[in-house]
Amino acid sequence: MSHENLVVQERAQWLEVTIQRPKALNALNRQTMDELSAVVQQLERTPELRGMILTGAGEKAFVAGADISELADLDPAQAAQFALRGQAVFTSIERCGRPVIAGVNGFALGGGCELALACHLRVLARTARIGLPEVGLGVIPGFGGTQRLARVVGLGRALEILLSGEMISAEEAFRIGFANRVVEPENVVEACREIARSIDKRGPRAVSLALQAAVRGREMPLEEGLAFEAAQFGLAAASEDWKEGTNAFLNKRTPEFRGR
Ligand code: CO8
Repeated sequence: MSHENLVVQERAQWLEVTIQRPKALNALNRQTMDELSAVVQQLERTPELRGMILTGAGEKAFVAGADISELADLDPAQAAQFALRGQAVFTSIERCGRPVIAGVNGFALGGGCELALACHLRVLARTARIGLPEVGLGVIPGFGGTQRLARVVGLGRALEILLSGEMISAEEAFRIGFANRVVEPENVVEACREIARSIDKRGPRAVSLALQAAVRGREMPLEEGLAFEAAQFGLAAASEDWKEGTNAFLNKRTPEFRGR
């Protein structure tokens, strides 16, 4: 499938997706959102794929936000509709059932920060800056930022970022738990691949079930989340990988998982 604003490659059973709109620092216009949605669908219907790495083209920006030129003239109903559409795309990333790693190579602002938050893991370039500058435009985050940032870094820190609109450094993002790793800019994608390789050693079915338990369980009261975990545990027990992994351990050999 060819895209106007995304470069999509498959490497070692991972989709590597680069957002590429150089004239607008990779800002998300409608077309790019549609293309992201199509890529998530591609991931969902291709069982051989292990996950996805998402990054931005160039050295300056991951994604500098929603495309501001498409926001300026929205009426209230259109604005709400636009937010719902973006939320649906980002939630489909979060719930796709396979790990999605954001390689944040530069500015991740507004919708770009929200996109990184919808991914499961975040690797930041040392030079990256993140923020939710929307209130400075008289706009508010509409692609999940008011909800997901607090879930990742806690409400107090999230509110400072949300209400001040100030950007924070990669180092600060790491300190508050937004970033899993901070690396030199030229190493961002390789660091994502390194995480991918460590995930690939594990049982694919178990990785997916554990991911879903953590992501979905976060939205539930503890008891419900625990019940959901137990159900996923039961599904894992139905897999060949469960038998293979436990037998391999007991027979002191390396497991050969087949993702079934
Ligand atoms: N949308 C459109 N164009 C953009 C965007 C953007 N978000 N960001 C940058 N650009 C464009 C600039 O207009 C400029 O274009 P041109 O060369 O034609 O003038 C080009 O990219 C390069 O940008 P700058 O010249 O500004 O580069 P600087 O190095 O001077 O500054 C910054 C870099 C600091 C990243 C600066 O570009 C900036 O502040 N960008 C806007 C960041 C921002 O406010 N993002 C939040 C947008 S709002 C949002 O994301 C809401 C999401 C939820 C929507 C809910 C739906 C209702």
